[in-house]
Amino acid sequence: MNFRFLFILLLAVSCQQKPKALEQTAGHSCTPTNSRFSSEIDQNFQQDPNQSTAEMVLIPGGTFNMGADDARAWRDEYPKHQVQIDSFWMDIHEVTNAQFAAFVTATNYITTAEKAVDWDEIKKELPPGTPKPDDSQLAPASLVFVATQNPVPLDNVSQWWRWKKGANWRQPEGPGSDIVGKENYPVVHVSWFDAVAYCNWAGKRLPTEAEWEYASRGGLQDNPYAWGDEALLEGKPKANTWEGNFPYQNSTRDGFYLSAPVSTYAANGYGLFDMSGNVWEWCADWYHENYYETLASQTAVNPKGPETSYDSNEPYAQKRVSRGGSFLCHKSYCSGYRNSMRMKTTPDSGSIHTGFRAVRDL
Ligand SMILES: [Ca+2]
Ligand SMILES: [Ca+2]
Repeated sequence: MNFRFLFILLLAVSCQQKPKALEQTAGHSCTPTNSRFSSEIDQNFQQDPNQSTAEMVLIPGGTFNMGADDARAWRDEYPKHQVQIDSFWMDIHEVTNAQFAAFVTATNYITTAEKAVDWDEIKKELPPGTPKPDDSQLAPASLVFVATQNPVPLDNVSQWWRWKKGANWRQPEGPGSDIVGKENYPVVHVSWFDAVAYCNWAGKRLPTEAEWEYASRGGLQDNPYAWGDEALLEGKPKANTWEGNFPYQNSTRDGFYLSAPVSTYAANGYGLFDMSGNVWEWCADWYHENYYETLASQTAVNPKGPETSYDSNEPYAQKRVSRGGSFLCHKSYCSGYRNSMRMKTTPDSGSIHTGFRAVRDL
């Protein structure tokens, strides 16, 4: 068996289902899961002694309507429900390569993508009896995007995702690539475990999914986008997404084919940059496709997500939430740049379009 088989087993859902249709899958995945092993979080890193809130902004507490804003929402964005959030500090931009490098320099931290895959762990995320792939397929690697030459059906993500050996945060496109001159770009190829480890070191934490959506709305109510209601492609570029025809032709009207330097586009109402687009951002919560239903009849106060994960598309995989979409998001596919769009990936997954930002309690 080659890794392609394993990869396909791990693929996220078909993307052709119509939002809201009853037969539709619960949610939508834009990144294949590439589970490799569970990681223990090292809690012993030295934290930022200054507890600095530099490059953070205070998000004032309040109440908002969380979830689906319009007919583009996937089933897992329903029902829209009321949530109360306490004030918190949030990074104004995605964690950059320079920030992550400072963490690695201080701690000698090794990211998930820089380690070999542990088959004994990854197989827990797969249907029982899945055969072990060749050892060569378990070498350190991560997922990189490769555009197709021509239009392709959007129901098979393996057409534009490659499991690339040597791809990691230092070499985002694999061996031969680097981040020289990209200190102000968002770090990518970080797993949820890597993001949590960084947060621990920095004396911060990942936002809850509710905090993230509340912050993304920027003080507006029921707005589809971080900037408000204006359609993505109207007016001046507002976020780094995929413009043109996915996944083979990108007009780069927004100026960037892959990721962009953080804070390239206008901030939202709270002063946060790139909540829509650029790179997906890990949240603290487990993903459960029916979680919102459990909150429907009350005002949820600082919800922290479900106790367990469930995605009917991949019932053996335990997934965490990520939010905000990326430079690969396109209306034909997932419109992940919407405020309410939910993504789910196993916490040991990383890719060229996934990063994070951190928050801090008052
Ligand atoms: Ca772009
Ligand atoms: Ca983002």
